[in-house]
Amino acid sequence: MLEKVDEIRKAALQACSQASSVKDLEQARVRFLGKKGELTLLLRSTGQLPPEERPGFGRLVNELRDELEAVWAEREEQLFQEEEERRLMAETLDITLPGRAVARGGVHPITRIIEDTKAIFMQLGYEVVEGPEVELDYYNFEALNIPPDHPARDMQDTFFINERLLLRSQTSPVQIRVMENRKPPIRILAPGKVYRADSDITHSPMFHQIEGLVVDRGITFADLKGTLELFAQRMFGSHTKIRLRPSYFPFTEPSAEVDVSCIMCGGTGCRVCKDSGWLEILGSGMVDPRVLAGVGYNPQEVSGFAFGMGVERIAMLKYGISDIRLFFENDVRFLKQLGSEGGHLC
Ligand code: 2U9
Repeated sequence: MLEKVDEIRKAALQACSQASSVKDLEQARVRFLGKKGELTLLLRSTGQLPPEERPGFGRLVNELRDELEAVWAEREEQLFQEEEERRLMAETLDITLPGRAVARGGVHPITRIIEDTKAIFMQLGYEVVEGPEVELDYYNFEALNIPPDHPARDMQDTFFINERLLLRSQTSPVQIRVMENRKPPIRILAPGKVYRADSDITHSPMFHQIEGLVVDRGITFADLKGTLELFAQRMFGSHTKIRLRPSYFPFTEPSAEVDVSCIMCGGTGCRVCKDSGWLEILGSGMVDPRVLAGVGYNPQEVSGFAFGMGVERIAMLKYGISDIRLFFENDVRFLKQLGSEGGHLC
């Protein structure tokens, strides 16, 4: 039996030193040290020995196991190092090559204008509200004092779904819904998609609007003017001037178009402002008493102002874009040119 131990020791040491790869070495380990390996079988044969020899024999086999495990570990480390060295020598890696740039997403220019506008009005205490894009005729037209024969109600201008339902042509219905459910004071901003049957280089069948509404006791035209001046200066720069021109909307009385001093030339006249020095950016007015009465408010007690702007129009002016369709094609070259790439991850 003792010779057998010595025999296994010699054979194992030889197999270990002859193994030429980590894989070879592992195979040899299984052969000698594995569950069904030679050393394990030898230990199982202890029972065949006379009882007094068994403890000594068991110790001998265990010592051999410890020895072989240590030798194996050392050889494994050696073979691993050799293999790693061979692999590195064979590999060609040019560490002078520039890294691959990670393509970064960006914020779409329309989203950027909406977010900037929201930030300005939220600082003034406005709440951002949203509502359905498929609306009832009542909220889109009737509640806004838009008469049955108004051109906006024509099939040519609005996308009707049926007699009662349509794709909203403005975000004003959102504000009617809010007023129906709350009492003044109201200070809300309603951004969102709107739809009109119109398509050319400055009109898209779907575009974005931002409307604002303030209703409280004692709200005056001066509040409207001050608010819109502050908005224009935050949006286009602190030197921006505003100018109000009389206008007409069914839902406001009196009404005014708001112009800003040209953001390209500062007012001296250029191609963008067609030499006028002014750019029209939004419509506004004092909420018509009939609209207030329609939602159950008393126009003798409360008054309000409202305004509305087309986001694409603002973006076209701000970025000098002449074709509205560029905003919806999402050509990455166009988006990159506007510098909307990077900074934000989508
Ligand atoms: C309520 C009452 C009044 C919102 C207003 C405008 C003037 C306006 C246009 C700008 C360009 C639409 O996108 S556009 O074509 N909007 O000129 N909008 S006042 O007035 C309201 C809104 C809600 C309850």
